[in-house]
Amino acid sequence: MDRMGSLRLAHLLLLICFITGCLRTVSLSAQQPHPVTSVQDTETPAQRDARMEWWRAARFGMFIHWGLYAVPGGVWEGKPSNGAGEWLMHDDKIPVADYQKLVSQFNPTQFNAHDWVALAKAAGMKYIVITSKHHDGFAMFDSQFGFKPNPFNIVSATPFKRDPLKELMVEAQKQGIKLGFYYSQDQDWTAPGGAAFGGHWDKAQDGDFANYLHTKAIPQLTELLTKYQPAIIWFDTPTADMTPQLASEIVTLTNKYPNLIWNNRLGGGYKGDTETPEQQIPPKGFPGQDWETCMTINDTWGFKTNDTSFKSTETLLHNLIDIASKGGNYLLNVGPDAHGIIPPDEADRLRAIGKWLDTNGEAIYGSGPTAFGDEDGAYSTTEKDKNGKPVWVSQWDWRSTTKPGKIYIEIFKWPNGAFHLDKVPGQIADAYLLADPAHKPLKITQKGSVADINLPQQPLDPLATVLVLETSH
Ligand code: FHN
Repeated sequence: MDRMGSLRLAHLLLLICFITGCLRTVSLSAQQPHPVTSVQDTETPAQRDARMEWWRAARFGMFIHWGLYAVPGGVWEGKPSNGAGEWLMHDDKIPVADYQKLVSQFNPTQFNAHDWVALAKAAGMKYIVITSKHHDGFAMFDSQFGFKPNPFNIVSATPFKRDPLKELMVEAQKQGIKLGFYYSQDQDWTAPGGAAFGGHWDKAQDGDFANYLHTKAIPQLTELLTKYQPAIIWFDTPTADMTPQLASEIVTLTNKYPNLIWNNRLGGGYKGDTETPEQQIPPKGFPGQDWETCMTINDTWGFKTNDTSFKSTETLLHNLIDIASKGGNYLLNVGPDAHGIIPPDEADRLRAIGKWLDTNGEAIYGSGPTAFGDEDGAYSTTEKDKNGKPVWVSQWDWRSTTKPGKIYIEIFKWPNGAFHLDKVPGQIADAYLLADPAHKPLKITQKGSVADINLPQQPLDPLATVLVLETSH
């Protein structure tokens, strides 16, 4: 073999080694087992269905972002911030010691657990998820762990001295609603070693991440799980610091609570139970998966004095219906202020949604996704996003949810004349409006899968009127 021939052979051998090496790496990482198997890794589909049953039926939950950041309310040294209220410490690079001084001003004497839970119930929400510790590291419960010598929590460090999470736990049990806790397991801007997006800005933040996890996050999660029996732990913002090994230590803990539901934001390669799109509704949801859109009512999670860009009740209700029609849950946020008051602009909208649900909840709770699928919109054939992908263009005329033998059509835009459907699965035996107490039958004209339903001139509810189609096959 000449020199060129042997070079070519060497290249070929290298290429084969590279390809087989790559394949081995790919197949190893594809099968990479978790250091600790989670409940989700081992349970049967039937066990998972049983564990997720209440959550799937719930469809609507209250997110509460409440913490020390409510005191500045998005304003530091007279300067309003552009970011979210709970990110103020990070965005303004506030030194740890200065931020911690806020504790003396946090005295939310108007907090009333009964009223908060009652509001969630009046809104038709079936669960509450409240921040037990956000990225600022301040614990909203009675904790033995954290910043020493002055534990950085609402009971030990503030004039308030009460434990709102305990009070909420008692009320949630009394009023029959599920309670879950948001816990920022990874970012912690006041505990040495806690992560911070973009890096630390104060020497007091430096330290070892594993040590932070062992001395604060895991002990606090243990406190929450043992003393408050939450139905949900809502993790957030995992960083590369959360290795599979470290995440598995948290999983060892969550595994002790086999009914616990937790989301996909732990990190370390764990998928958890739920997909968590934020501030947006994915065009088609996540078919076959459990998912929950979390969203703010205005533009902030934590209270901001200057944020008044509240979404309308109509938008919020249509979002809830849109999400239900795609098989997901809506976790809608409120940001109570430093007195413990949920802003009236938020509470009013929630009550209005609850009023609609009082009449029409049958179409939402425990419902399945649409039987149709083209009514929600289409990808544009002309417009592209910044990644060159077609832009999704939503349609807001109507949505549909389902239950065995029933199709619900939530009509947003009242048609002139009959309501027309092209692809009806099965024969419509009866049609009526859910808000009509008499369920007076509406005239149906059906040929094969094409149907027209005669409607009254005016909607029964301008926000959304639900048409019920009872079907047989
Ligand atoms: O950084 C947080 C934010 O403050 C808020 O808590 C949301 C809620 O999903 N999660 C993070 C951003 O994804």
